[in-house]
Amino acid sequence: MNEKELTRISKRLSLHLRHDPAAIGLTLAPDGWVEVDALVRALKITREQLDEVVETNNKRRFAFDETGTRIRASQGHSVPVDLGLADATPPEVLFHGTVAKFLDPIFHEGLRPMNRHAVHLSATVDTARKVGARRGKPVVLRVDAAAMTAAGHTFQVSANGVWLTESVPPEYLNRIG
Ligand code: HQG
Repeated sequence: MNEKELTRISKRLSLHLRHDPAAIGLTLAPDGWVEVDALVRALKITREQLDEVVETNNKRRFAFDETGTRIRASQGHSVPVDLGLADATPPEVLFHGTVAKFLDPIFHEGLRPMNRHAVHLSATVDTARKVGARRGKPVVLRVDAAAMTAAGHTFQVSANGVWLTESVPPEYLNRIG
């Protein structure tokens, strides 16, 4: 498939595996998995096309289970799912990319999951900048993950390396760019 077709299918996968499975008649298991057979039938694509999208996806957004018969989004859901990720110790510092217009509420009430099931944090400034740039001129916040851990906040890391936490109170945030 060409780049355009891969992106088109990837976007449909994000939509249905994270946000709206019902639109194509699917139900996610409580831990987010769906049967590959049902998915390819619903999207009218082949298993080979699905494999190619999963393999080439720039952010490795989707993962098969160990048997290869089920697939899920590795993070980013708005529908309630419990990915069953174990708590993990984050690097001392994590980053969050956003835009200037959100800074007032963020420094007032902290980072909140908004429509997703967790706050998404990046391990590098570069990734955070790209996340922020989706919405305009990026602003990068530094998150004192070590202090949060010391205070009892928990973190999980998704299969594709995104750090997740329930919320980040403002005292752990600093604007760095
Ligand atoms: C902001 C993409 C006001 C937050 C990306 C962000 C990521 C607040 C927006 C992943 C706030 C939520 C997630 C508060 C947070 N008041 N605004 N208290 N707390 N915000 O898209 O982190 O390509 O749900 O700064 O690359 O931008 O889809 O989260 O701007 O990894 O795989 O509210 O989605 O990955 O936006 O992005 P989002 P996000 P994919």
